[in-house]
Amino acid sequence: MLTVHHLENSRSQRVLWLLEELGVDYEVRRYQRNPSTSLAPPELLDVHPLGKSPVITDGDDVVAETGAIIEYLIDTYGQGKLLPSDPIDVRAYRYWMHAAEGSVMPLLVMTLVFNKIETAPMPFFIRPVAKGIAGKVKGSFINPSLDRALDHMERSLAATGWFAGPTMTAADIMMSFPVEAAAARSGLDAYPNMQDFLKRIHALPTYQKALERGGPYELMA
Ligand SMILES: N[C@@H](CCC(=O)N[C@@H](CS)C(=O)NCC(=O)O)C(=O)O
Repeated sequence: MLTVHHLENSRSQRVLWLLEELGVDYEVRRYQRNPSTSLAPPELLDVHPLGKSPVITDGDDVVAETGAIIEYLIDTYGQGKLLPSDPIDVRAYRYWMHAAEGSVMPLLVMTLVFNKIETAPMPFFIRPVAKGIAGKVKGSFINPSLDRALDHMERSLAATGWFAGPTMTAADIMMSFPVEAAAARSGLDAYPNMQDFLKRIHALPTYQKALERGGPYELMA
């Protein structure tokens, strides 16, 4: 049986959604974050050396890293579903499959970390220094890069409402998490195409079913 080792409130949600889209039977083993650190519990280290989620086990195979998991599931169980056919769309598909975790998520994780630095408990005389450093890094590097990434995502959705061609593909499933994380962290007021993308995917029965199977899914601001 294929098992998804699923951490609550995490990017692992995408894997459950993909499996629902493909109609594959699977079991979900749920893991909870440490309430004070938000880190994954040590049991995930028994599944894969990085101890992070998502990770899947399929018989003796262990596959980690969302993009690699999605490619494995599409190759093994997809029967051609959720793939683009036009060569130009294939290029966009490959781009977004990599950009989601390679370019966009690192900026959103940095935003989360530096937001936390600004609000973390600390002696009062350190706070202005910490806030000053966090503000400088966000203002000079993170925010401009993130704005460019979000603008690019917004423009890419303009033609069809999907990231890689006229129909929903696995690249949209991969990109759903960066769009959701951006919505939680900075809001999507300036990005109507991304708001519409979220509305459409959240209404899908497969997305709803995946939420039921995965449990809590609230992203940190
Ligand atoms: N790029 C990896 C990131 C994996 C990752 O950082 N997962 C988070 C869940 S959102 C996690 O396990 N966090 C808990 C921890 O780092 O202890 C992927 O897409 O699979």
